[in-house]
Amino acid sequence: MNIAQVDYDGLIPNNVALGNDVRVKRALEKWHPGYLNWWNDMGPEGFQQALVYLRTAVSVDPKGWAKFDYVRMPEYRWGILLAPQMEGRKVNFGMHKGEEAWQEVPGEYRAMLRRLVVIQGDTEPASVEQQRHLGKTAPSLYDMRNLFQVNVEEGRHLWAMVYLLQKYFGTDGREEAEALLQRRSGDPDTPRMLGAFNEKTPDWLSFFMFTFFTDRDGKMQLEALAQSGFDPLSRTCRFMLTEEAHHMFVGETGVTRVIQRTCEAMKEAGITDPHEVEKVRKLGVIDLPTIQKKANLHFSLTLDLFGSEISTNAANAFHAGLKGRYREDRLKDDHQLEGGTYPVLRLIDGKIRNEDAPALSALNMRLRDDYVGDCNNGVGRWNKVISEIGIPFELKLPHVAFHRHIGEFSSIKADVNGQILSDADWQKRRNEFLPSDADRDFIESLMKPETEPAKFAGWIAPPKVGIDNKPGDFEYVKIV
Ligand code: BYC
Repeated sequence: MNIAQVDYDGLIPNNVALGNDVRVKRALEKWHPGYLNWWNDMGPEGFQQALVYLRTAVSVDPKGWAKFDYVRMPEYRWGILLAPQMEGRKVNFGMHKGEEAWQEVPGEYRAMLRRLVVIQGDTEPASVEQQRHLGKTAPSLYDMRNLFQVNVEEGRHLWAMVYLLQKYFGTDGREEAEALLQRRSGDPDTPRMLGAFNEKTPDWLSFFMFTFFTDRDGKMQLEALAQSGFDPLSRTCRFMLTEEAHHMFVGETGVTRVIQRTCEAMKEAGITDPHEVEKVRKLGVIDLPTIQKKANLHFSLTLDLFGSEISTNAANAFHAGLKGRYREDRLKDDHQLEGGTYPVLRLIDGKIRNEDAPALSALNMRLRDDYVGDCNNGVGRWNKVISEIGIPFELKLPHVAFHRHIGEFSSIKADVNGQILSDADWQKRRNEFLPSDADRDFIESLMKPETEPAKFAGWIAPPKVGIDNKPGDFEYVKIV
């Protein structure tokens, strides 16, 4: 079988010769109805019968891997797709560096590996749950389609992790696969595993911020797992990254279009001071200071997903060859990090200071730094839109100590510049930094659906080009 092509003959599309693997095929077929029940219960609310112009992977060849067509979401062909195996691939880092990459789970690392797969798997359905109400307030059919595309692909990413669990982790893998369908985002009794995936995504600006900031954490974590010495995990993550790029595109261009519409409306109305919030809001667009607060919220929630700055879990996973650094294979050092150090921002004697820590223990920090750099590039592109329209305002990422719940800074309150605040000052000033109830109410008041082709809600600019090069009046979703 040609590994680049996907076999669509059976119930479960795949490029892993599932037909020859009776045990795993049966296990997945058993899991499938539970997945569909989950999708029907927790997937996009109200649009399950709509015909959505979606891309489906037909190959894992990076050139021309997807085909577009109208699909009812419950009939989407979720499948198991791994990037082709690279001949002679080795473990690239850690104590096993230079050994053949593992095609089976190394016994001594079974628990660690399972935990990484389960955590990754848990985030995928969580994001679908968080976004399930958004279809009803989509600002256009174009945006609605993008939301549903992201949702079905997050569903497929769940399949990707479940395949690894079912194939490589026996009975406990099967139990974990079931549990992934049982937990629910935000449920007090059975929450999702990581904090940010239990938060609400109440409006479309949040959705765009989430796909910009949180899907970008997804990219970083998947890039780190794509380096894994456990080859099936590496191959799975490599293909997931192909899909992930569109999710970040949705986030980045979504925020860009909100900013663009705001700045254009201000210009038309002759408002030059971006801080005249009430005047700007009267134009029916989202003022830039509120966009900044939303960015502060989603950036800080996402930083928590990198874990603690100093982490033995991260050190162990690297040492074992299971989880590398961001694009490990392009870095130039010994890839073992036994003796090196890495500067880490820490809380020392009540002050935020840089301290050199053993490089192995600081791997979460290193990945987070790479992430912050990547976010900053995107924020720079947003600022270009603002300055080109001629509004004096600059969006900025808040300090990494701001509004944290995990790690060094979870015990303090800091402002967006990293100045430590007393609890009382934080309470007084919180609404300067994070969306207040009034901000949320205002944004919610704008969330009116626009379901006519070619039309867009007044708070967001149309995109520059259509999906799959479709014209501006294309009907991306046929609502039935
Ligand atoms: N919430 O040693 P530490 C995506 C726990 S997003 C709750 O610092 P470690 C996507 C931690 O579990 C990417 N608990 O942790 C995006 C540990 O507990 P135990 C998802 C947390 O392991 C958008 C303890 O605190 N993938 O794909 O170094 C849409 C000590 O922590 C949190 C991954 O994350 C938290 N935020 O780092 C859809 C990759 N943080 O074990 C999808 C896999 C830490 O002592 N995961 N804890 O009981 C990992 O690599 C790591 O587990 C983490 C945490 C980076 C998450």
